[in-house]
Amino acid sequence: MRTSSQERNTKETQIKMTLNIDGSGIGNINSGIGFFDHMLNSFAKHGNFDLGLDCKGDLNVDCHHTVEDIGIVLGTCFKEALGNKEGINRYASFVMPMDDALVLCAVDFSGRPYLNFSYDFKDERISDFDVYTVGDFETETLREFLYSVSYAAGMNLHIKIMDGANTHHIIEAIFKAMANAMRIAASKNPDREGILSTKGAL
Ligand SMILES: [Mn+2]
Repeated sequence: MRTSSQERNTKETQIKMTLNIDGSGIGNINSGIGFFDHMLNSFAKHGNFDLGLDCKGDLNVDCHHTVEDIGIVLGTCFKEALGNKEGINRYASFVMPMDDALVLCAVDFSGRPYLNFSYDFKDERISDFDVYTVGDFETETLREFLYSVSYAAGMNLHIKIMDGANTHHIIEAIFKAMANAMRIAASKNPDREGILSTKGAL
């Protein structure tokens, strides 16, 4: 079973997460941030992952610690669940259309962290209000999440936003592109025997 269960507690966040890479796309997500729940449920659904999350974060400050720390735990779950990575595709890329948005995601479960992502969102937060309100998703924290996932999982993560006008669509396309790329890269390939590296380890 390629699964992982993690618990991480600090003064800023208390997180419990479960992951089954070979799941059926069931998300049971409670981050405290409505939009982020929507993104992580999408990630589970389109990745065919079973993902459980219960997080109590210091959202009275802002959403930064919560988003960043959930990324750390998600990456840690993938690292543990993938084990020695025997027989997996290792690499994958996916181009995700979502109405106006077009997003490319390429991943490599190389054991090495690397994030290539840069984008200035026109909206500072996904919110109906002009100021931070508890439960809002602040768009600049997306980079912290992606960095945390790539670092904790030990994966190369490249994301290119090729087109897009609506911030909700662009971010959702990122999560769906990532879900698909990670699902394919993590999948067992019957044509691949052993570990896909001339070094013999990933
Ligand atoms: Mn949506």
